[in-house]
Amino acid sequence: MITDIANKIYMHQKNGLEMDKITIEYPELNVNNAYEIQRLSIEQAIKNGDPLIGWKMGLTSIAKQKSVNVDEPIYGRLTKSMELEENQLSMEGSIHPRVEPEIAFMINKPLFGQDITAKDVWDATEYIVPALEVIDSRYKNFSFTLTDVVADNASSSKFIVGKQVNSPTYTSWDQIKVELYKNGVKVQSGVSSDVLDHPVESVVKLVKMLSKNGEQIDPGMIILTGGITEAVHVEDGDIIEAHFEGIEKVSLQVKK
Ligand code: 0L1
Ligand code: MG
Repeated sequence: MITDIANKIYMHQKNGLEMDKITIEYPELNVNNAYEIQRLSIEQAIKNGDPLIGWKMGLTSIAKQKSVNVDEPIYGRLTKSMELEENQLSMEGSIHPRVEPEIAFMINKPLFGQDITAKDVWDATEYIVPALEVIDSRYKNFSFTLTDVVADNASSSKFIVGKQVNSPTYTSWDQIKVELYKNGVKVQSGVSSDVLDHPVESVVKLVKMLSKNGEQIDPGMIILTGGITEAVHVEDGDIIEAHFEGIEKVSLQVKK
């Protein structure tokens, strides 16, 4: 049953097709089952030539956790086809995309275990870069339970990172003010401490969650630490620009 659900979700992710929540047909599924479904569906992508290049944390703000009635973040897997090389998002293959600004860590040493500390993460950080994540739930109306969204790879769809990489010691990474503009109008603002008090704590939490499931962060993996603002709905023709104060602007143009 778990494998069949994973295969179905993979097909919907690959083809950008919406579906009913899996918990409608299988109400007995729990979050542990969902992480296994996530693992198996992304295994399909990897087998089809789309390698794992990183991990993402989701639901890292209290506001987002409340919206799905949980008090824990979730994680998802990032594969190569999710990374946009150009600042353009095609609506083809998208369902109802939303965009959010994040801080990303590039990791250069293995990170694992329950005893992980922020110092371990800093020691293993090659660089830090601002990013835009595109989330696009495969579920109708972007509506789901925790089990559904974990199985759907935490709504992962696409992401783009900035052009300028930064040393971990460049600035205080919990003090980055971000303003998000849609078609030139400011629609969201936030500060990076909204991500579990500090984006590095998001990586610590990720390592602990992964280790419970027998996983680890390998060198060369990129980590999206979580949305600094609410995600903004986008459609064809929209231009999104995130101003990461003192760092860089990252933009995305939405096309047919
Ligand atoms: O990246 C995120 O925080 C999204 C996590 C899943 C919840 C959602 O799709 O809003
Ligand atoms: Mg996100």
